[in-house]
Amino acid sequence: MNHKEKLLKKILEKEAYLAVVGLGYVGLPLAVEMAKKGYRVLGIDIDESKVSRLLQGESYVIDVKSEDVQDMVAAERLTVSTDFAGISQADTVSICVPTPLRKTKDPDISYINASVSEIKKFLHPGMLIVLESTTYPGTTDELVKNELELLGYKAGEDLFVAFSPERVDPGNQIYQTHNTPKVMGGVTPACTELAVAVYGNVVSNIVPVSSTRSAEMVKLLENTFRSVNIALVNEMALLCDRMKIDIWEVIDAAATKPFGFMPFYPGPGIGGHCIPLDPMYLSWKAKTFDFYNRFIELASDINGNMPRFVVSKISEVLNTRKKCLNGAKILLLGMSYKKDIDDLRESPALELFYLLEETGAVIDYCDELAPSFEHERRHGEIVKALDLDADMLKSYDLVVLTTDHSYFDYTMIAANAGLILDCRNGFKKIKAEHIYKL
Ligand code: SAJ
Repeated sequence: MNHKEKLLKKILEKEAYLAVVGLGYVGLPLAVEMAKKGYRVLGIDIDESKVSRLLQGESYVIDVKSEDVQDMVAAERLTVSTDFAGISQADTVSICVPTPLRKTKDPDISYINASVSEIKKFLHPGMLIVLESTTYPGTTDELVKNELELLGYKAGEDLFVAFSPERVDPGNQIYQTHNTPKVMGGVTPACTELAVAVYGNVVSNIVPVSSTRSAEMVKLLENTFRSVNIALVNEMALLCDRMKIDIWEVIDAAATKPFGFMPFYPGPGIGGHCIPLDPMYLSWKAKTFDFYNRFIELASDINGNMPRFVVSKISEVLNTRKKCLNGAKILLLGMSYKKDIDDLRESPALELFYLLEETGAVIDYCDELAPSFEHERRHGEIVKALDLDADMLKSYDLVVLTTDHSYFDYTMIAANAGLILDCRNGFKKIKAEHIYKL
């Protein structure tokens, strides 16, 4: 049997030993799902604290239950380590490491490069390497395939390489790793076949495509689609604000169209590790083809300016009570980047917090899911969330809903806050003079 046939047999008989590099919100659900589907799995992360929490049976990812981690570790189906050496025994490696942006909005692929450098040390003939990190078209060919072939391997013969975009929607109760269709594109048909075989035993619906670049572009189209449509509705919100039209009513009514429309909603900006960043990977790569992605740049500009629009809206609302921003006591409800999750990355609420501080306003916040954060401009200072109750609400000049967590008691808040600016239509069921909306 050749390498491909040998690996295919191990995969189909669930004898293959699967490694996952990067145990964050993408890698940990994948590793646990692979183990639950009967594979032996090696989870690797360079963060010692993640590894020790997992060894103690604790999940730090909102979509992964601690009892699943405990069960898989106890059954010795999931081994976790900071050491890459175990890859020498592995048959496949899925790379699920971050792909952030540098300050200059250029892609930071250092985590991919670091992972590939470690994998190189333990690579052996017949392995399948699948990159999952969101990145620009060409990354898998250039930074994984080409790099590993420098060791003398030949992709499609004694080395197999593919790209499969992660599609994790943190906090989504319906679509999780096992039931979200998974796109898969290999360097060669044999690479695609092997990647489809292993993931096909873990995820219910696999979508093979013709190449790694196609698979990389699928993800960027998905997320650019979201960024551009969110920017469209944010710009419509600015126009409706000026025309004194209720944008939320307009969207809800437009959403009754049973075809050809998909609702997006305005907000204080966009956060998370994907939508604000991924499209910039594409526009960066496009420029090397002398192509300027105007939609991506425009969407980034509109979405990026929403926190400043909210500051101007706050000033306008305070003005109705003859208050100015400087010295005003303002309470932000919700600090994470979207409802019902605990992630603060790129959160627009955080940016609004800092912008309001610059005006001289006195800012507090409430968020049970994000109880504290390190102040990014006063190194080491920890900002703590306050407990929300009726009395404390009365002491603020303005309460701003920045993240519409389900746990907020909107009726109690509306009854006790003197003035509210709702950036998420969380108070949609409550009509009151003192509640203003974007
Ligand atoms: N947002 C709006 N208006 C909207 C939708 C979202 O302002 O109509 C804001 C959210 O509040 C958030 C940001 O945009 O701050 C991103 O929202 P998101 O729902 O796209 O959240 P993510 O980044 O956690 O997850 C997305 C996935 N979301 C959905 O498909 C619903 C999906 O695009 C990707 O699987 C994932 O990013 C990823 O990892 O790429």
